[in-house]
Amino acid sequence: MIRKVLVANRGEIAVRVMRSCREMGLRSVAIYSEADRTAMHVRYADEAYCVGPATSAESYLNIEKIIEVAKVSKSDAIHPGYGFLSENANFAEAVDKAGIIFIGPSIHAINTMGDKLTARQLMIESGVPVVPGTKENIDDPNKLKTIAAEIGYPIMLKASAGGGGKGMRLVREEKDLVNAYNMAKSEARSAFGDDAVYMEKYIESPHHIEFQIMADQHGNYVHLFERECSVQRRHQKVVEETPSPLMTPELRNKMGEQAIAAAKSVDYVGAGTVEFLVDNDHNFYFLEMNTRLQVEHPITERTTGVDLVKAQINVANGLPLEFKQDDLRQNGHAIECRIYAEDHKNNFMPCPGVVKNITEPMGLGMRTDGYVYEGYEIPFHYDPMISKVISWAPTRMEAIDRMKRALYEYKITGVKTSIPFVARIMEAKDFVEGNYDTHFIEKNMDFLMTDEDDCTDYCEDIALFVAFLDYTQKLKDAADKSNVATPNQSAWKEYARRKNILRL
Ligand code: MV4
Repeated sequence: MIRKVLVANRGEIAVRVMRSCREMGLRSVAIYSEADRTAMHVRYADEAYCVGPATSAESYLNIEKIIEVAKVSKSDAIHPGYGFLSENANFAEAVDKAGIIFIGPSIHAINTMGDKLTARQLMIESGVPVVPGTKENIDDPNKLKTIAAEIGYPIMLKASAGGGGKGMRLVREEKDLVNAYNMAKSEARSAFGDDAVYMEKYIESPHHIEFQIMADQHGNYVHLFERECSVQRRHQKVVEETPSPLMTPELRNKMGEQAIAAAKSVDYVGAGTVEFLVDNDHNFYFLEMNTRLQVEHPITERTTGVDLVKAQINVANGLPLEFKQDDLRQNGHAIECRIYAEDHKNNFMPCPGVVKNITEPMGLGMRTDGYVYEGYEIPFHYDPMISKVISWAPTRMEAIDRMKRALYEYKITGVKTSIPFVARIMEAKDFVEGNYDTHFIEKNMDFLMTDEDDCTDYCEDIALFVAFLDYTQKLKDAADKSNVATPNQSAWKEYARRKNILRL
């Protein structure tokens, strides 16, 4: 049985994994780069080891060094988190060879799903719907036009080694086809060292809906329902919610069934996510399967009550799943907003730097997964996502109102953050009405860029200033031994509310 877990990651997800380890009575081991000596995951872990310089390639991606630390620390298992080595089959193999448990699926599952064309072929064989298109690598440019004409324009060229939006080309007309093909191929060759390219029909305004699945080593499979992930910018998700406003019970059952079929086709073990494109007519198509725990897993945890990290560790221990499909229900509504240290008004430029003050949202129906603290310097070497705010309420509208309240409470100074940007999403008509697809952000960009909230911080500063004036006035009054009425903070707030300066 696992007694000590090495977490091969940093940031909020490393802390998230260690939290479940602590609840389960397991010791946790942190690895860190030279830029991360003061990072939260190092402070949270029971033991911590430096694995190299700031550059990821030399630290968080250094397979040999990480295995060495696992051996020295006598860790029984390694949790890879997301990103970094989480979907690297060489890493899973090295962990296995070292006699350590990899908390994740088999090498075969990682390899199969990592190659998009192989995954696509397997789905076709397994009867899982895929976007109409080719089954093979297109290696003869002379066949391009015939294939595209058969599928019908617009089409999409995708690199087999790509995924997550990398190595894709949209082609609307035949005249652009050959050029796009050559670009996609050379791009894939230099980026992935693999230039296999395939073609799909382009789905015009799809939803991105994914299903969480969980499987044990005894052949039990369940899905934990969907997550609506259509609010994204440049293939970076910004807001996720569950249930999806588009979903019906019938569609959910059909998609959940296919998600499980996809997982079964690779004898999947552990936590995984099956991504689908869904069009407005409720046609759905397998896109890819992510063989890791995902950033947005907390909304599933909040609505189902399942601790996914704990379930991953139990499965890695060889235990059967603690729940059957019939035990699982979606309870209420959960929304996640990702908070990035970035300046959306300056082309979403990352904003590393020292965090001055933080006030995190708390109270009913609230969860924040983060890792930065006051005085912490966010390094520029890694992902700029600093936290996730997860709201829960019985209904979607209440979950939105609660998220707005949370983002109003959330204060970070020292670095620019995307808090005002996601707060604006919560006020966008299309979002509030649940009437959005993957083009939501580009369609609403002007609205999202103007935040009325700018005056709120300013008003609060003035309120504090007035309260201070009130205090000094009181001191003076006491000295004068007189009893003159003075302005106070609440009177000022009342004035501001009447003038509609401050929205409370
Ligand atoms: C598509 C598509 C439309 N039609 N494939 C983007 C990420 C990668 N996993 C696949 N992607 C897409 N593939 C066909 N045949 C539209 C997208 C797409 C998208 C998908 C999910 C979430 C956001 C997206 C944003 C732009 C395009």
